[in-house]
Amino acid sequence: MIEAFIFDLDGVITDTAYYHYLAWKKLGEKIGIEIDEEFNESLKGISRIESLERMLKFGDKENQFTQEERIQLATEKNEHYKELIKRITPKDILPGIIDLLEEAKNNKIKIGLASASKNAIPVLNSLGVIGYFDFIADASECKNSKPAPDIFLMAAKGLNVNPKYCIGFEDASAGVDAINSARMYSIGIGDRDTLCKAKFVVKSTEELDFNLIISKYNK
Ligand code: B16
Ligand code: MG
Repeated sequence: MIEAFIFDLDGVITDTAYYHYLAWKKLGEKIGIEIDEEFNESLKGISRIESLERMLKFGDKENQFTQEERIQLATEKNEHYKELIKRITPKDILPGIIDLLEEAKNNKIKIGLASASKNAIPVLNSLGVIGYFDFIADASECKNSKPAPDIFLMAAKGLNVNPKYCIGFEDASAGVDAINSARMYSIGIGDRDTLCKAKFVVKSTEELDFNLIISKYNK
């Protein structure tokens, strides 16, 4: 029987993925790397510093910055990102999410968060949904980032639920891999081809119907 829902944040509960994109794009302009939305797809679910490394590689600049400069660049991106997320209000919750959280609560299903973002708590606060969460895994305590299962396992442990009774929700291919490696049931939200390793894929959060999800899990 299903005991917990574990959510990714960016791209699942709200569309901060777009703000991450804007912040990386601005940093890219400063250091002469032009990124597009297609490249941005490969950064979804990936930690801040690793995203920077991928960007430097993408722009053929992987040998150009010292470790200290890299930390400075990642910090700069984060400062801009923090400015952008100040705009977030409860109106930015993606469609269908509140209904799903309510249904989970009504059915005594625990709710956890497994986001790679170190900004997860302020974002949940701005959205006004933090009260739904029984446990929020701390990305800064997580050694291996997605696609490693660590953050999902940390959430299951915090909820005191066996991973096999958890459903994980993700918009990123690295996140789906993390859920599968944690041996949870994976639900992908987005493009069917990108998320082909998920056990069940929906195009958008609007399609996250509680009964449908439970029936897929029980199959
Ligand atoms: P921060 P998720 C991830 O969040 C984002 O998808 C990814 O683009 C970002 O780089 C990462 O969080 C780290 O975020 O810089 O705020 O610590 O999708 O796992 O909720
Ligand atoms: Mg995400």
